Amino acid sequence: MLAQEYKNHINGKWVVSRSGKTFSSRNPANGELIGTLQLSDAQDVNDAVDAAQNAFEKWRKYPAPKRAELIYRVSEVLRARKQEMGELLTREMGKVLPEALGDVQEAIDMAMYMAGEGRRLNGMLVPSELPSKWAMAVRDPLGVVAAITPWNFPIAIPAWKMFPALVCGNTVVWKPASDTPVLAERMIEIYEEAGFPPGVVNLITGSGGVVGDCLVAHPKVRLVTFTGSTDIGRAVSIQAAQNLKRVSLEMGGKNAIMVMDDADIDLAIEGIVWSAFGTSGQRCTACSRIIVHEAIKKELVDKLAARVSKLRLGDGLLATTEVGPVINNKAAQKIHEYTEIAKQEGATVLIGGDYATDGELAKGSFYQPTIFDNVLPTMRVAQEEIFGPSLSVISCNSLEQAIEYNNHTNFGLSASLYTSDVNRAFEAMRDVTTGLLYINAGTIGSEVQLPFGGTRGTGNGHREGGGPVVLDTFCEWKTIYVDYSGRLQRAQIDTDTLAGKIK
Ligand code: UN1
Repeated sequence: MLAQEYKNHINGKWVVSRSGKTFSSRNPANGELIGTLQLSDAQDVNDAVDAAQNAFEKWRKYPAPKRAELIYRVSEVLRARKQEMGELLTREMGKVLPEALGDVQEAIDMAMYMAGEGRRLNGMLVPSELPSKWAMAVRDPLGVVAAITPWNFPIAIPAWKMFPALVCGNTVVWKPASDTPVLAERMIEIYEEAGFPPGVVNLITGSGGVVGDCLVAHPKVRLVTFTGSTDIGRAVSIQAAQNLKRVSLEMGGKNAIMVMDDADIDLAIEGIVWSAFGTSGQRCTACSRIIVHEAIKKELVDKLAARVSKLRLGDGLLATTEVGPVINNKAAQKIHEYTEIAKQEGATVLIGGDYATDGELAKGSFYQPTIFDNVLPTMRVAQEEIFGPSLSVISCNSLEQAIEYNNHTNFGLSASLYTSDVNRAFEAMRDVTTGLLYINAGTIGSEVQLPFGGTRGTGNGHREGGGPVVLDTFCEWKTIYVDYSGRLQRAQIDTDTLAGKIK
């Protein structure tokens, strides 16, 4: 079957790019062509932003519960098409099918959660200091939101951004990652099927350097919500500052699992394997460091290495596969460069440490699950995000030291502590400075009803992914005072509210 050519979606219509150019999306497990996409240019971006701006005036006045019903409808269509979307996700992005279905499920969860917000969107109603005066604050949409989304959660992360943006009354221009654009095209079909009016959700495919840049620089875009690398996030932030636009950034991680000498070691190993090698280590939340108490280090490392060496690599559609490919050859090269760096820095490559090229694997971008032992917390492999199946083992002599190592990186997304001591658990809850913390579970697995995000180089103070606080990212507060006293009342001055004076 010939791979389909996909189009941009602007103002409810499927259109080709004015550039006349296209690019292709391929399966990272075997190079199969998944689709051909529009390589869009600045004019396409202008068209999409204009469409979103025009649609905004009507959309913002459409009652929030009605906006939410359309989002709920997306959850229903997505549920009906979950298997098909999951399989496409595995083919285009590479993660194993159960995880791909989980990615789709996270979007369904987010749709249901945000659909509920359509009947809340809580504002504030507080007493006024003056009589016969009403004081309240309501949420206003911002306008056009640009969503620039990554390939590692190609369905869930756009859902984190777009459903709250839409329920708040914003319109969206979506620029998906160039490695997973066909999934975005399919998602737009689902928005259409759910009945979204033209112009409310627009899709532009193309490069980050052109489409992403134009969106960030566009004066009519009021918010850029971006998930990706810290370097690009910083550049987005600097550029967006020219127009004082709001930027919500979710960036890298260097997440650690701390294992104390009183931990259930087998349980910890399960958490480590899942967090470090699930999604081939390509989650922002993936565990890339273990900080283990020296008293149990040998036992843990021996058992872990035995377990990891048995992991089966392959095409994520095969039921036997536990670890899929990494996203492309460039990513595999970067991962391998870090193996070289680890060796130069004096770490030991315990297992893995090379491309995986046996048999069918040679057709794709595979890297062996890799463990570096004898890593010092200051080494580059313990500090920089690798975004692959590479795990560094650091030893510590106390919880205090583990937390110090945990907190001292340029990132601050997720952390985990394995212990059977409730006091130690609460100490970690007090002292860990990441945005997410797990006790006796790995570093991955956030749920949509709580905020997701991180500190330091991971974020810029906003939260996404869930919980009611995400609404704050996607709206402006409008504070409204209504004075029905019929006379001039001066706040902070006319504060005498003796009974006789109250009208
Ligand atoms: C990400 O890797 O950017 O907590 C998102 C998790 C998932 C989301 C990860 N729910 O691992």
